[in-house]
Amino acid sequence: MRLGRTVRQGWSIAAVAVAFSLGFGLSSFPTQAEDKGGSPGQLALDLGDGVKLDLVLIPSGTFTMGDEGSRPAHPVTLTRPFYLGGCEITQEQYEKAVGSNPSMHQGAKNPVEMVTWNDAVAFCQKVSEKTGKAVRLPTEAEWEYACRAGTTTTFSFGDDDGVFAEHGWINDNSGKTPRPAGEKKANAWGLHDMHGNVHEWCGDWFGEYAEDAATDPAGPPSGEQRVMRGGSWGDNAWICRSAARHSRTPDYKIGYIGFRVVVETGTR
Ligand SMILES: [Ca+2]
Repeated sequence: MRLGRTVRQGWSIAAVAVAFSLGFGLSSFPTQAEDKGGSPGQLALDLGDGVKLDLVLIPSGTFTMGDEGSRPAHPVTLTRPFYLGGCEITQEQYEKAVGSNPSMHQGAKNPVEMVTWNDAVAFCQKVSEKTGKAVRLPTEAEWEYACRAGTTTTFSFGDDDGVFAEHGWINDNSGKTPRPAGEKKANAWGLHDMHGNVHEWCGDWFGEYAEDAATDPAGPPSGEQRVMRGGSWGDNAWICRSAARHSRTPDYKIGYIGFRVVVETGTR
């Protein structure tokens, strides 16, 4: 289903790419890589011993959040660009930062799971301390905006769940287990596994949507459950669509919930 609203990005990806290639400075964008060896529009955090955490720059902009199953759909504006992990946090990355690996399905490149929301926040704090950057979970709005990558369709790859297997791991192609992060096609903004593999914790408390336009929403001030997004290796395609909302208590852990992280721009 198409919602009929126009996605308005503050910066088109093409314009940013051209600007970067020409060396132009953009006032609201970092104009150079923030890490040695990185490329413009990307960021690589060094977690130690050669373990990197790669992120991509997501532009500011306005989009329609929600759909017919996550109502009401409403306009949301994100005023600041941000970096978002290109992949779910892997077990290798988690263990390097935290010193342990709680995952049920072991594999260095597999997404970490059996992590509570509290564990995910603690990971962000550890990496913030290690790198000096502002590392945190994405807001639910940031997550959906980045998942959609400019699209208004059910999935970032369109409305046809018949081609899901090219883009993500769900119940009918995963073998009922998580798979190494980043093996499927990325969305238009370079993000892998936003649909499926493991659910991803977001920073927000879960709350009902309002119809009003929102700017930089971060969820209600309190609640009982934290948002998780994207569906998992055990779910069907509908559960994994761009707008699908899910939540669990912040102490809940299971083998199909992980997370990815945001690094705020302008922090060094
Ligand atoms: Ca995922």
